[in-house]
Amino acid sequence: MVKEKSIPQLEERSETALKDLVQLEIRTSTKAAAEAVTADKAKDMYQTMENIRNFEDNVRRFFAQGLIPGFVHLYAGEEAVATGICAHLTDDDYITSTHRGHGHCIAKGGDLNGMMAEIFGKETGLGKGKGGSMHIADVDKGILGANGMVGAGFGLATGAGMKIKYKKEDNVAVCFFGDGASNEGLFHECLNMASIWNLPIIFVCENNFFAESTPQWYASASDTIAERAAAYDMPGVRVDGKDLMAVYEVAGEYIERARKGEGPALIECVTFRNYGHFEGDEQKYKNKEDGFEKRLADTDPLDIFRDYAVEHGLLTLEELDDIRSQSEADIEAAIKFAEESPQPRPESLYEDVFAE
Ligand SMILES: Cc1ncc(C[n+]2csc(CCOP(=O)(O)OP(=O)(O)O)c2C)c(N)n1
Ligand SMILES: [Mg+2]
Repeated sequence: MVKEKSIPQLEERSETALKDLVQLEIRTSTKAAAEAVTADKAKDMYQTMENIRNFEDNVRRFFAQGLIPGFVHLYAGEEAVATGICAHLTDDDYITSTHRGHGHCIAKGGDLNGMMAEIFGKETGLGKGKGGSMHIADVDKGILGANGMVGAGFGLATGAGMKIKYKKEDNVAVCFFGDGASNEGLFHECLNMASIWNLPIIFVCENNFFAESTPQWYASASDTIAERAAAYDMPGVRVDGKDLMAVYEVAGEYIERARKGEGPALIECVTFRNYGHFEGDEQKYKNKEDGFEKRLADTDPLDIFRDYAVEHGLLTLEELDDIRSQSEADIEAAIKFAEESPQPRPESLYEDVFAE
């Protein structure tokens, strides 16, 4: 099961071989990406990004009104990452998510009504109202769960990758994680295991340059996350995480490679969150004067895609606006569903606690 390597091969390992594994230049969308995508896929992806944005705008509003119990970490600004990656996945592929998981779940096909009801703590929620924002899961859709433990998704995704390989399936597991999580021990253990066992796992780092208020440059010994891939003998690539078509193109290459049994990869998506670490965060650590941060903060993945779609003749402005209106209507319906749903029954407290 282990990748075979001989001692002479290890001795011959050259610096060039290591460098070939990693592409440090941040990839952006190409014209070829527009030729390779169908209009239906482009529509679906734009709708997903709109759904994430509208879902979150409303969650933000309701949280401020005190209508949502618990904590929320918003994904807004990072929509292109989950969307571009999950556009290549089916219900039989797996994803693991993070504390900032709404976008991942929506992009992987999570039911909007069930998600909104879960965030409201209602009985009709995907977790029967007991989990809330940080514990949304839908195993039938391959969503192995949002997760409050930073870095926990590495272990789950590696387990899912082992299952796929053991059963000889051609599915993949995608592990979404943040720049902060890349400094947890599990990152290193799991990339190593994924590599020696040649597992079909795509590790997707959402580098938004902060872990809570700690900047990536302060907390990470390596300048980029992608370059760490070389240590685990897998390809590492950086992509503009605000640019949907760039993420879609890069993800397509590495997901296909993993499906063919050619092993794991690490994709670092350069992105930024529109809001604070959590709702209520004053964000005093953000530096609005810094050119790099400002550029990231001022670019909107939805606008970038709208411009790209029109420029490359993928979708018209009218089509884009129709999708936006449809998304607003779908989210309104999800809110109505959540508001009208009952609270969990008190006696349900002890249900689903132990496996039967
Ligand atoms: C194991 C663990 N350590 C610390 C925390 C507290 N914590 C919650 S989110 C977070 C920052 C995570 O940063 P990153 O991985 O970059 O994700 P982002 O919030 O930027 O999406 C921390 C330290 C936690 N929840 N779990
Ligand atoms: Mg981060």
